[in-house]
Amino acid sequence: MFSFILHFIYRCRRKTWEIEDLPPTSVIITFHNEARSSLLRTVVSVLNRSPEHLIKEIILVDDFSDNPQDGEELAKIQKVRVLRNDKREGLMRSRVKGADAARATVLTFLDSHCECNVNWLEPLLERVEKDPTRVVCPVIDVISMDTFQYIGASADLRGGFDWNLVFKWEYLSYAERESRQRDPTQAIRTPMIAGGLFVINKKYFDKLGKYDMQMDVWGGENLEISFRVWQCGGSLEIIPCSRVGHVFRKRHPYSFPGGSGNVFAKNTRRAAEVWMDDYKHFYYSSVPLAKNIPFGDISERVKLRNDLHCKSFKWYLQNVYPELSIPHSTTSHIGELRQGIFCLDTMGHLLDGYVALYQCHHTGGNQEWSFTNTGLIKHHDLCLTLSSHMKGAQVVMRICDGSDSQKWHRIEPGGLLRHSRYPLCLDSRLTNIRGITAERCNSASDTQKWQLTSSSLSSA
Ligand code: LR7
Ligand code: MN
Repeated sequence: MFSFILHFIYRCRRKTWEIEDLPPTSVIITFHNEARSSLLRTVVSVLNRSPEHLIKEIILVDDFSDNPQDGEELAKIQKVRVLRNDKREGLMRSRVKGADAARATVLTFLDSHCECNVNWLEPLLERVEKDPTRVVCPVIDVISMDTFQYIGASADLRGGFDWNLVFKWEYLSYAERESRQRDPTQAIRTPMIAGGLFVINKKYFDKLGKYDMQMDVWGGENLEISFRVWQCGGSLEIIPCSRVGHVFRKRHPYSFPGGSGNVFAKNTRRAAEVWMDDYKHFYYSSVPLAKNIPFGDISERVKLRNDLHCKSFKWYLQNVYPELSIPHSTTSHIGELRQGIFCLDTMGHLLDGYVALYQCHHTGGNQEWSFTNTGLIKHHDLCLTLSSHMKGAQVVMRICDGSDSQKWHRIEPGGLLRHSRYPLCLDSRLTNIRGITAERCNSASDTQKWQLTSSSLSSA
């Protein structure tokens, strides 16, 4: 292990960068009530540990700290510009304010309590210069909260999350570590970034939609930008030869207008609702209370996703984060319910509407159904529900409440979709008149033969 670390340091030290060819960057640091000493340490380390011509400016965005002097004092330092909010905006809108004011073509975001290490900047700028759709981060070392000592962290980590959508570090797989032995300086592709320390091309940042301006204070924006970058054609990387220390704190050293739990859930919901398609339900199963937190209007961000022709969350899971296991407990299958070339379709109906057969279009939408292990057949929040217990009953969509009238058995080998309590089966014989009805089960009837053409979520 020790020899591996030596080997690694040696490889990074030996690297050289064509610094004359690299573009200068605007460093953007937002802060709210940060300790002066930490702010100063951050700014001074940027100036001392970067080739002079690569730092165009350092933009400090004072997010309405109690004492405006903290920023004013720092504005006396060379290259430092200070912008002050006239009310508390939170880190997302503050960073966008800094980015909009930036004069360089590349943006570098840092938290307000960092120490940039030797050669931190060159490898980051080089990656972005070669391909402006890369969003790159340093390895984040630890500055002790108690002693402010600088402690090296492992470079064998990347960012991920569970279905609670909280950022976490995870070890690279054995295979990846093995393949990195040959060249430990290679970039590490990461499903998610920690959020505070990264370099991005300014035009690309703008094109991708900056940040969601309706997120507040702290949290969730790192998830959102990670999904957005990957799903819209970019990539996220950790560059092992670049290192920046960060003071990890046990709690927020500032107030949280709105309450930290609520704000975090609101921001996270906005990310989930815009980017995760039906997979957002796994988040709601994992954090049920989040469902009660209002998240505001997301239409602009949905439009952004459409305008940029971004890929689905399913694509992200399959291609970027296949290691994230999909829970079995709630939804086990998702797909189309077919009879030949026809598919069960909501026909655009909503609550209390009936469903019918329509030619399959294989693009999900109104033809996407999921089966839960509790016997529900769902389209988003609506469940296929018996409107009465008599044969001939219309099958309609109601809010899922888990009541008996919503429970179905799994498709039987012969194709029957049987109700769990009454001897009734889903039948399409009246599809053109009243939609799908529930009729006496008859395995000889073609109008009761269903096929689930599913991408089984558990193997996705
Ligand atoms: O209202 C606010 N206004 C601000 O300007 C609240 C915060 N801020 C500033 C704050 O002063 C700091 O400079 O925003 C920056 C980030 O806030 P922190 O340091 O309290 O956040 P954190 O380090 O605990 O959290 C991580 O996740 C956040 C999610 O919103 C942000 O993305 C942080 O930038 C991010 N920090 C890092 O990625 C550093 C590595 C930590 C890890 C893992
Ligand atoms: Mn921080």
